[in-house]
Amino acid sequence: MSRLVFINGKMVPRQEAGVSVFDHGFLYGDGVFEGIRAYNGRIFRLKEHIRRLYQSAHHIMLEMPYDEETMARNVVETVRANHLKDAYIRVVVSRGVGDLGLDPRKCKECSVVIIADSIVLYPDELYEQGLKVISVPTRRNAVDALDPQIKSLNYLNNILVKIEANQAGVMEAIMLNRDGYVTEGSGDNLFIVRRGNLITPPSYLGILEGITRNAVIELARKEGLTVLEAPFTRHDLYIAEECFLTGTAAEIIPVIEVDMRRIGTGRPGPITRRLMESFRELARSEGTPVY
Ligand code: PXG
Repeated sequence: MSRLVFINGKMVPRQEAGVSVFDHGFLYGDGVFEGIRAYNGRIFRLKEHIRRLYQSAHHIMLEMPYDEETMARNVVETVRANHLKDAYIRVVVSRGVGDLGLDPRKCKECSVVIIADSIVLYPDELYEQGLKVISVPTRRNAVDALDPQIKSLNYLNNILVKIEANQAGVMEAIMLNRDGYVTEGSGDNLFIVRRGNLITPPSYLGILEGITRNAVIELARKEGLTVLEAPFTRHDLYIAEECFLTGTAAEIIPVIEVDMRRIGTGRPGPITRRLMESFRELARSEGTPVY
């Protein structure tokens, strides 16, 4: 069955779905996006994702064509039109068609694209055995240059890190900020366990404030764990009792080695395992129904 892509209010067959080469999203990465997941016919934290999309747009002064409720409805419609129950949804809003100059005033209206596709899951072994990761020389974008809280179409910082991970033969890599504090992975947030408490970097260090991260913080607190948003260094990472990454695509994935240093016992720890279980339950039980 051919998939339908939402482009500026129309459902277009995938093969015909395209945007202009003069779109500033293509020419300059001028735009914002979201990656959202649906589990068994329910869209996980849809409102929160749309909220973040509008906050990213607000920062870059990109005028949205309609309100958050309408955007959420369009996302639901796109999943429904593709008869998907489990899905990966990409919402892209670019500055729109302009000329070859940088000036966004040349772009009269933004382009809205919503893609709903089947989700490609990571192999089960990764969750059972845990990931080996490295920290990389490429630093996270500085908050006073391009704040990582903007989920912008300019993802080169993250792609350079992915290249470094690929070169090193690992699945994911960790970025530090310019002061040497740990920030996040190329597409995931990071947590460590220390003395039984969870610690995750605060957003002012330069991270995307992940929807999964926030869900994990809520879950952990509900389960009686202490969660701190506090800066830490590679040393703290190396001596952590446990470590894991969170993201829409990966959910919660254990990390068992960083820069050739074993983390904890070298196997996914008990707190990580417990949170993985409660997150799976949460993701499958709540969410905006599509059907
Ligand atoms: N940090 C960064 C830099 C991200 O891009 C996350 C953290 C996790 O945020 P959420 O809200 O998903 O918990 C992300 C989002 C992919 C892919 O294909 C991953 C993301 C975005 C786009 C694509 O792996 N991660």
